[in-house]
Amino acid sequence: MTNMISTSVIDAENAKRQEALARDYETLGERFARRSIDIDAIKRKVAAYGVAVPSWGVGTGGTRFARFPGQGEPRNIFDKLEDCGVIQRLTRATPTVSLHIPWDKAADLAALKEKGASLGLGFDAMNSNTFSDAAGQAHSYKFGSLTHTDAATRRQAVDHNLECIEIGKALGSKALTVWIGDGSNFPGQSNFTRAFERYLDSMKAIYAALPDDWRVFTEHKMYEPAFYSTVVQDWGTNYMIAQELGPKAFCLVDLGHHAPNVNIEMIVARLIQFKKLGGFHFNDSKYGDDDLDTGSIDPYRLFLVFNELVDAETRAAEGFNPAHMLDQSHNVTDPIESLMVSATEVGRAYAQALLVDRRALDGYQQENDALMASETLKAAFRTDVEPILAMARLENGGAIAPVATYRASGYRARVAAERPAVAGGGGGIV
Ligand SMILES: [Mn+2]
Repeated sequence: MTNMISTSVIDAENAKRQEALARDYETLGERFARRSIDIDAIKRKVAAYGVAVPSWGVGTGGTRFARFPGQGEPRNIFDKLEDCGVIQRLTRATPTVSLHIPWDKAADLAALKEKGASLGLGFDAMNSNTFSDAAGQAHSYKFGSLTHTDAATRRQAVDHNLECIEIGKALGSKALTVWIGDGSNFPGQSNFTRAFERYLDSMKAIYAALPDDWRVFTEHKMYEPAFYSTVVQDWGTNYMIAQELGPKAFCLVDLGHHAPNVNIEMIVARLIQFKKLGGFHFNDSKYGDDDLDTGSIDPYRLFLVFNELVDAETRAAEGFNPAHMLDQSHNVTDPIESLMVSATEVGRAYAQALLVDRRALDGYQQENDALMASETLKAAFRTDVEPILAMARLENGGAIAPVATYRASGYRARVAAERPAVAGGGGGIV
């Protein structure tokens, strides 16, 4: 805990920026007042908003070509939690961590829970891993896991998910996220129908073990690691799964798991309408499942997703309670900096979506005024809401400028001194 960022560093950095922020916030508030928008009400919503950090995101990621380690990478889940604690300390926007088993296995779960609590962190959805082989496991997942042709391999994959639920129960998690890499690389290699039947049978066994107050999120992905067919390839299949399993099953939308140019915000609207939107893995993408930083490529798309979420929130859509998580791979940046910026970008999209004049938008839609409907969204998207985000962070005890404050703290150099460089390490691309 000696490495944690001290209040004096945060105060000193905030002091440099506080006066300008107060002026910017006031000026923005005046502009909002002319449109009868209460800036404090927006700020309160932003201040209460949180997104979960993926434990695997604080390590440096890589590609199938190479991984270039960073300085002071976390060696285990306790180190990862400290890094996540820094992100929450400075942004006040990431109160929970999403764990990945077996990467985050710990012998003492009570100690892990206590460590989280000491850093102000809770535990979000548990993530199982049957897309790679753990050391010493009896059956390989080379040709599949929950859908494998061999019953013993399927059983092993089911049992792993049951173990994830047990670990999650000890930590206070309330959800399990299941993503499988199962699929095929050649036409004819796999029988589509039988593979999906086996998937549903396996998932039913997992679903049966869910506690009453838990949810299971299934994550679709178009391709990769299988390059010809994937068992849970799109949101339609994902919706069928959630329908087949029952009321505790929901669809998880990872923004990078779709074909280029797919209208993701529309998928989100459909899943909300049919009460099966479980949550998100936020990231950004240019070509495929790039796992780039959220909002770094297409911030307007992120805004349009949040436009659907705020629309549902505003009309109190039945069954609407999505989990918000980041899922990124940081190959060329300091992961802590990327995750802080990404958490801020998600909050920015939320704040901008709150500014949409929904009554006006509804009127333009009724009148078929395409141009003004589009302009109504654009007006919200163009608004610089940074003073709202910064003020929310400041009032919550965080940093006005998280990255600058983090750099001023010298945290990375401190942990680099005590954490030896890691050559290999886990993956990070899910
Ligand atoms: Mn994901």
